[in-house]
Amino acid sequence: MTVFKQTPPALANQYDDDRVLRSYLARVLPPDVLSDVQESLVEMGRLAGGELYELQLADRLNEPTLTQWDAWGNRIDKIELTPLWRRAERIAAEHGVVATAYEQRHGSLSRVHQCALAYLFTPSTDIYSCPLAMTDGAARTLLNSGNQPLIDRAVPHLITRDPEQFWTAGQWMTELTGGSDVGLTETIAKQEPGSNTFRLYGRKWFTSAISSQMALTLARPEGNPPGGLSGGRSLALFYLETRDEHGWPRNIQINRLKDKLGTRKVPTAELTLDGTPAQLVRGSTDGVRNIAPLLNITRLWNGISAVALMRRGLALSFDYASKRVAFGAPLSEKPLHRDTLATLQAEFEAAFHLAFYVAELTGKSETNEISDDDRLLLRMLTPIMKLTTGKQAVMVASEVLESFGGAGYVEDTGLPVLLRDSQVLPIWEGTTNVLALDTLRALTTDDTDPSHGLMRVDAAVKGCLKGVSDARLVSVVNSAMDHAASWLAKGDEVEAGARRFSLTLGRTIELALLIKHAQWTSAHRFANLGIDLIF
Ligand code: MFK
Repeated sequence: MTVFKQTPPALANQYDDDRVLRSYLARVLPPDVLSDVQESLVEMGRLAGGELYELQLADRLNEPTLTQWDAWGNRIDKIELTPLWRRAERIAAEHGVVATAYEQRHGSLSRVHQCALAYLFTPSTDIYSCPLAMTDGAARTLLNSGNQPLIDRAVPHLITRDPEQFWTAGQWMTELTGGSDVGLTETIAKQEPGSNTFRLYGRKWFTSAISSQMALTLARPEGNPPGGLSGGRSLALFYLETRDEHGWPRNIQINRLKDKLGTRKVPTAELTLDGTPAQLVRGSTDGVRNIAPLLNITRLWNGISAVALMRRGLALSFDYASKRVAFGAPLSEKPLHRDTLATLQAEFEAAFHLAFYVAELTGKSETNEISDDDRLLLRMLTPIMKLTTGKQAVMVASEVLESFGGAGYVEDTGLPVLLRDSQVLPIWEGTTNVLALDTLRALTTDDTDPSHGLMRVDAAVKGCLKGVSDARLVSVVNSAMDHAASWLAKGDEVEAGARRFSLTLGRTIELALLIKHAQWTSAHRFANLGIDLIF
């Protein structure tokens, strides 16, 4: 008797196989830059579809552990990472998943190159993007701070390609009092007499990737009035190293690891700081403003991770559709299944172009090649991109699981983790509502009239539509922008509508970028978005 066997989905080289990434890079990178970076992307695509993916499946049931005491009663708070994460750390360093952005071999386009590496790397590493995002953000924040001793001490470790020298960084902001409203931070910083060192006392409630060697954190210097300066202004930004030269925690107790829905490879901890030595990064106030570069970099990573997880789910789902036969034919030949996957592919491609557009602008701001208008645009698009792509990732992951039927609901296929891990994307680094409010705040960055900020977004959208001959498409985009502008002009219940407004802007810009890219592909060798090219 022959027994039916279902061929499982498989992954090819994740760069070679990715029409969307390759066509995008062909559009934005000059040919000499593309040819220079290609080898690194092919190699990362090979690891992501091969060694790392196999290790990820084998590592599925492993989780980080916390050992609080040694056999002799010493408090050690040792974190043991899983084999996948240990391997991921080495690969990340050696392949410059952070370093590429700082080496700037290709000026502002180095950020695009680095995001492409991160996009390929992330989905085979169970969110090793979390420590890398914070590491990248810490490097950017320290460089922006101008604090030369701290730059000299930490940045070379954060941006090295040598795994033995590589440090990751934590971002310790959340306390019991405030995950979103960070101004409520209760941690106190006491200055040591006659020294620049402070000692931190308080509890941090949600510290991701606690295995890091350093952290940036917020605390209130003793004497700064909690109510005297609004919100985060009476906080200061501090730098600390987590362990001393012998590996002992520096007056930090790890109370427990969080029991989370997803991102279970990330050792997220609750901490007590009991006199942890720390140094001011930049002044003794305005901690929130000073940590903002870190927030903006991790929000970029959040968007890149969102599109990376969407891409992974779809790569598996498309492959499976060609192998799974039901009702007499492979799913890939069923019109309804094809239509369903094409809809998801469109969501992914739209999100991809928005996330990488923000990467382009971020790169320009880092090399000071950005106009004032584009700096304002970047300030607005970062929260818009983060909140829009986070929502899309959850929706796409849920549909990807469904596209496998019951298999998508079964853990040892390795599929359910895609949904659990996607669910964090709209939560951490600012929830959808907090970022919608940040979008409103960003509209008035340069000026008190929000319509001026919106005009910048409108100009960017119109720029994408230049030369587009399909009047129907142009009219859909323009009417969505008009709708957003007229709602804002009414000024009614602006806060209540902030989420709808931000998502409208996010989806409108995505559509404009899709049209721009489709216009380019139709004139070049890359084929346009079309279902026949998906299968
Ligand atoms: C997979 C990739 C991602 C991996 C990440 C993994 C780690 C995740 C771990 C975490 O989740 S860490 C915690 C993340 N927490 C947040 O993201 C906090 C969310 N809350 C906010 O973002 C609130 O909007 C905020 C805390 C910023 C509000 O605080 P405040 O004190 O009310 O701030 P305020 O007064 O609005 O702004 C203070 C200053 O900062 C202002 O400048 P000025 O002093 O010059 O007026 C703001 O313009 C500026 N600012 C705020 N956000 C900014 C910013 N500037 C630039 N960019 C921003 N995003």
